[in-house]
Parts: sequence; structure tokens; C-alpha cells
Amino acid sequence: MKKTISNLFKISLSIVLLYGCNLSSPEEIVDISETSNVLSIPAGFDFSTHQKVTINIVENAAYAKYDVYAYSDVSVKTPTESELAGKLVFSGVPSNGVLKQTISLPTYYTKVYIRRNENQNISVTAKDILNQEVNFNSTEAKSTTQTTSSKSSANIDSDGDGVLDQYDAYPNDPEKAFNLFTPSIEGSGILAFEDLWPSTGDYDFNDVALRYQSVVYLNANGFAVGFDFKYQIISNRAGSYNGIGFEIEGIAPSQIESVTEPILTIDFIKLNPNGTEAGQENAVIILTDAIRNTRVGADFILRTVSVKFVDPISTSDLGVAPFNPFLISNLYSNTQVFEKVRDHEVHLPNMKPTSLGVSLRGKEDPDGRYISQSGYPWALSIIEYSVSIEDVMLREADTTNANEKTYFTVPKDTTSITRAYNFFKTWAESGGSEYKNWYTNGSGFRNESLLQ
Ligand SMILES: [Ca+2]
Ligand SMILES: [Ca+2]
Ligand SMILES: [Ca+2]
Repeated sequence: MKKTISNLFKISLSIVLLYGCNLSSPEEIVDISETSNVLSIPAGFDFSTHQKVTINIVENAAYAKYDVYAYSDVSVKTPTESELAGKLVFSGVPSNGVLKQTISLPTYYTKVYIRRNENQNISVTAKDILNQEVNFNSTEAKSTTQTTSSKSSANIDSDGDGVLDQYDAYPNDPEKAFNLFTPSIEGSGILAFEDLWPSTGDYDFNDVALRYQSVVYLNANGFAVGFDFKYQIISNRAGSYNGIGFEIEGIAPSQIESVTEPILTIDFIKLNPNGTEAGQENAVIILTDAIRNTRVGADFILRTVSVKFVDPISTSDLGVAPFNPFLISNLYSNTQVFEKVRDHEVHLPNMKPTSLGVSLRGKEDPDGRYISQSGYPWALSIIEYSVSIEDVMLREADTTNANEKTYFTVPKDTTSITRAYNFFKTWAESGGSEYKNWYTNGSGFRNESLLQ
């Protein structure tokens, strides 16, 4: 009898376990998310996944070259120099003993790596980010390793900009000496939009999505002389002629010397002679007026818009890519008739429309801050280091690698981001304090079958 009870218990336990497994299967989680499609976010939360960080370096020696790397302490071991290489954010040589730059880092990043090279004596120091700042003094550079580079004796400055050839990324260009990458030399950022604003959408964030990398060109004093904005459209599920651009807040159109090459095809964007958009208070760069028209054949290709400044600008004044990005939505009309509507700009939460945009406060966007009544944004901005702008389309096309995407991928059509990414809702409802890395490929973070 005891045996029978024991067996019955085992059978019941098995049933419970099986049933339990079913309950915790991804499909069941999906159904639960589907029925609760309202996000209860704390007041003021803006859905930021990255933040501006100011790096302040004080140098006591006459001359030292610095490289600053993004660093995540999620990894267990200290990264090697070769592991850090792809995460280079900027380089520079202090001017009058000071090197200061503004960069962008994921909110879950807690440190940066600072590499100092004083006459081939190399030190690498991990520094904490405190209140969006990193303060480093060269007296902290302790563990030094002497390299055997033959360049150490080469004190040549071919272009006379004050930066030795061995440290000068542009040894024959006196206007440029260093680069500042957003997010890094081998990383890329994502902008993903819902285009029905001010109506709510399905929150699959695949109507328009692009990857970008910005390369700011710095002079010998660490001031920006211009930048390239490279972009690759990775999703365009909209039937309409959406345009896309960004506003550089606090920078006047007159501070821009030239912009090459916005792709304008449907004649409703007016430009100033310097290539910025006309009628704007701040400098506005339009990448294209019609994303669908930027294809070559059936494919979107890697594009670059180059911006040159009249006078060098500090990166604290310039801000960080993607600046104030926006989609120009031409879908709003509740008809299928295409209209050239310039003023319907879809921005990131809490950002403001440009001079040519309108704020359409109403039922769906009650505060006019691009957060819907149900608590959702119309745009998301992410930066990550797991795929480069050059490699993303190759990786996408590689079907043998389909289940090994280590980078953010937009959801399939009509699949809400809350279904595709299991911790998006937790992150949003915690005001961004939990699961700050919800968009990464952490264990159990995403439902691969629901991603494009
Ligand atoms: Ca030089
Ligand atoms: Ca140079
Ligand atoms: Ca959508």
C-alpha cells in the first residue's frame, strides 16, 4: 500500500512538474504580458538606456597620450587590452594639463578604463562613474609597463599640430588629431520607432529602426571639428514615406560649415546653403526625407552623413550622438493617402520637437512628452558593443548564425516589445533601476522566436 501511495505521489508530482513546466514556458509568459499591456512607469521616467558621462583627466607630466574605453563590470575577469580594443571611445593628449570629453555609456556600465601612455610607459586604470562623471589624475597611474616600441624615439610631428605622429590619428592633417566614437570604435547604437504618433501603435518598434555609429573628429586640443554619422536601416516595416533626422540642441545652424549628403527625394525639406534644415533655431541634420527611397535595389546600405563645423566646438557643448533624433511621420491622416507632413516628428521621451515640429497633446500623448497614456514611448535608443555598424548586415544575412545573435534585434510585426523582451516591462516599471540591460542576450531575457 505504501508503495502504491508512493507511486501515486510520484505520478502526481510528475504531473505537477509537467504542468509547472507548461506554466513557465515562454508561450505562457507571452499570454500574461499580452493581457496586461499598460506600463505603470514612475513620473519623469524617460526610458533612457544610456547616459552622458563627462571624463575629466588631469595630467601632471609634460606629455601623455590617453585612450578611454567603455567597461562593464558584468564580466567576471579584468579585460585584456585586446578585449578592450573594440570598446575604445576616445583618445587625446591633455592640453594645459587637462583632457575633458563628454561621452555616452549604457546605464548599466559602472566604470571606464583609462589607458595612459607617457613615453611608452603604459598604465591602465579602471575608474568608477560617479554622478555621470569620471575624475582621473595622472598621479593615480600606478602599474606601468614599459613597451619595447621602436616608436618611442620618434618625436616627429609631421603636420605641426602639436601631436606627435605616433599619437596622431591624422599625422598629415593639422585640423584633426583624434577620434571620439559613439558608442565605440567597434560598437553601434540603435534607434527604433513607432510611426503612428500621436496615435498609439503596436509597440513592435520595427516601423523604422536603424543602427548608427558617430565618429567625432577632434583637433589637437580635443575640440570637435566635425563628425560623420554612419547609419544602416535595419527595419522599415512602414508603408509610408517616413523621413529621419536629428537636432543638435544648443548649436546654431550658422556654426555648421557643411553637411554632406542628406538624401532628399520628395521635395518637402528645405535646406540652408550649408546643408542644415532651413527655418530651424538649432542645427538640424536631415538624413533623408524618405527612408524607403534610400535603398539600392531592394537593399538598404550603409550611409554616411558628414558634418563640418565653422569653428571647433567642445564635446560638452556639442552633446553626444544621436543628439535629438526624430522620425518625420507621414502616416498620420487616418487614410492611406500619402501626405507630405513636415511637422509630425516622433521623438524620444521627454525630448522636444524642433522649430518645425508640433506638440500634439491629446488623448494619446497627454503631456506632449512622447509617452502614451498607456505608458509607452514611441521611440527607443540603445547603444551596445556587440556588433559594429559595418558588420550588422553581414551578421543578419548569416542564417547559420541565426540563433546566436548577441545584439538587439527588433520584434516581429505586431509583437509588442514587452512580449519579445521579458524584462522590458520590469525595467520600465522600476523607472530604469532593474534589468538595465534588458535588451542584451542575457539568459532568459528575450524570446528569439518573436524577434525579426
Ligand atoms: Ca601631428
Ligand atoms: Ca593631425
Ligand atoms: Ca509598430
